[in-house]
Amino acid sequence: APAFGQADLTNCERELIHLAGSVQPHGALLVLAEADLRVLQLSGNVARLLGVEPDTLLQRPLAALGGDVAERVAHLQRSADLHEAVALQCRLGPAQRRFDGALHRLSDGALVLELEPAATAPDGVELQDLAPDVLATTLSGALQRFGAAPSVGVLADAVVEVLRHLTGYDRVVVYKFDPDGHGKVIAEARHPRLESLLGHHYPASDIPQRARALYLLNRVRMLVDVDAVQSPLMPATDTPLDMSLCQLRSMSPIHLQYLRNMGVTATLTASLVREGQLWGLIACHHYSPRYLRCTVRAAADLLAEVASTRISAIENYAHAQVALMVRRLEQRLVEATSTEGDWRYALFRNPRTLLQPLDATGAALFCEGEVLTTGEAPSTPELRALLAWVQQQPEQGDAPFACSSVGQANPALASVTPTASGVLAVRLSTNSPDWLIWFRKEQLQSVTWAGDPSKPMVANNPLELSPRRSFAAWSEIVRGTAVPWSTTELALARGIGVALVDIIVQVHAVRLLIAE
Ligand code: BLA
Repeated sequence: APAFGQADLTNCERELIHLAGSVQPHGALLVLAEADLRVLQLSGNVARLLGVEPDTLLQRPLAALGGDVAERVAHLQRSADLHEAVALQCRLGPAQRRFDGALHRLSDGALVLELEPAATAPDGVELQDLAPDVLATTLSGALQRFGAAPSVGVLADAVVEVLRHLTGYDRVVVYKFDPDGHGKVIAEARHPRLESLLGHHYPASDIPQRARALYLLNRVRMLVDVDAVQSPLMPATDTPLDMSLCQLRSMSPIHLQYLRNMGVTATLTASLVREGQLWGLIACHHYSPRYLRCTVRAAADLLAEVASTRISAIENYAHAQVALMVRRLEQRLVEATSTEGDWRYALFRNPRTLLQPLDATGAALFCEGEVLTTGEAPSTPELRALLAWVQQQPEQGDAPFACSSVGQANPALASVTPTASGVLAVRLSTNSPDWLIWFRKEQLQSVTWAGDPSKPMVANNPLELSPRRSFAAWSEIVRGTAVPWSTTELALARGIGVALVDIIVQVHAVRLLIAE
């Protein structure tokens, strides 16, 4: 894997970003020996920020910094589980200057202490702090609003508004991942002069897997100035410092270039996590350097946590609703079968009940040699060819068959791409070729692109990373594909299949009774 800063577009997926070897210059980092809090390694900016030359501090006990810092660290070392960073406040030096700190423990026991001046921001940047009462009011208002949000859309709108109000960034978006890791901007609050990014899609490759794993551990990241000169750690060590949990970690130069190409100077990003997976991000952009005091960052962290919890609740509720829908559908079919005589027409009479729960754009039922369709569907000959192909696919127990790029999986079926790039098929009978198949049309046909894709791309720079290039890349990746079917949708399709098989069996039983 490429070392930090050595990656290019061909291998950036594997860059060792947690071994950055340097910090952003607005804070100082000290690695401390577990036993006696001796300074083992430090960032070169201690001279400027803490007023001590690196050589004077290295190998000396932390107490040499004066103030109460050593006392505070020793206290936390005794009382707290430091597997996650813990905040502390302390005073340093003869002037007893106030510092905000964060402390965590490495796997070998050594401690990492990060310090930022509490009352001043980096040169030329305004300090963004909030009075405790304002913070409290903002937080309680936000908690109430998030808690009352009935849908992910309403929640995401509340999140971007509250976060922009709290942090003052020029743009705040909620970015949601699909099952393949591609992202979409689903909510936005922005300075009125900025162009909107709402509805834009970005390929999964914009955020490498390694970075996603890191963002589960370290939930809020702040980049103060994309052009700031990083402060290296010294001395160099045989095993580089694992900076996974460091708030001051320098960000990957590839990502910094991406931001520069977007015109963005400063960012704050918070993870949205659902059931241990990265569900999305709250991403804040500023067009000049921006620095938030750690209290405000902590508030953003808390809000992201609350939003994450609310997302789970809303989605779980939606899943329960979907299960309820299946049961209602089943009931309705049983009723309609007795009044209309044929469950198939009952099923297809109201397309919404069949398509909406699965977010499908069409469906076809193959039953007793007949084909019924609803919504947008391929032609009958195409449907027969599609069915033949589906039947050849290896069965996976009673799991439905799902594919989100039919034309790529079988080029002979390329003509179904516009209406049926995605198929989700459940078998309705073990002894006859009866199937219910849902379709999803190609994503590109259903995507909104707010920018002007016909504008020429500035692509002479090999590191041309930008949302526009991303959209182009994303378009390439998703060409001929539908939005992938989620595990919930697979479960739902299976549920509907089971219900239908039940009904079919009952109908057959009734027919047999009548025939006797
Ligand atoms: C990280 N890329 C990221 C992050 C985002 C994006 C949000 C996380 C940054 C953070 O948490 O602080 C992408 N940012 C976006 C997108 C939007 C945005 C899509 O604002 C849309 C509005 N990036 C690339 C390519 C590579 C790449 C092609 O586009 C690699 C070849 C790398 N992205 C990359 C790396 C990181 C990253 C290495 C990790 C940065 C870090 O934490 O050090």
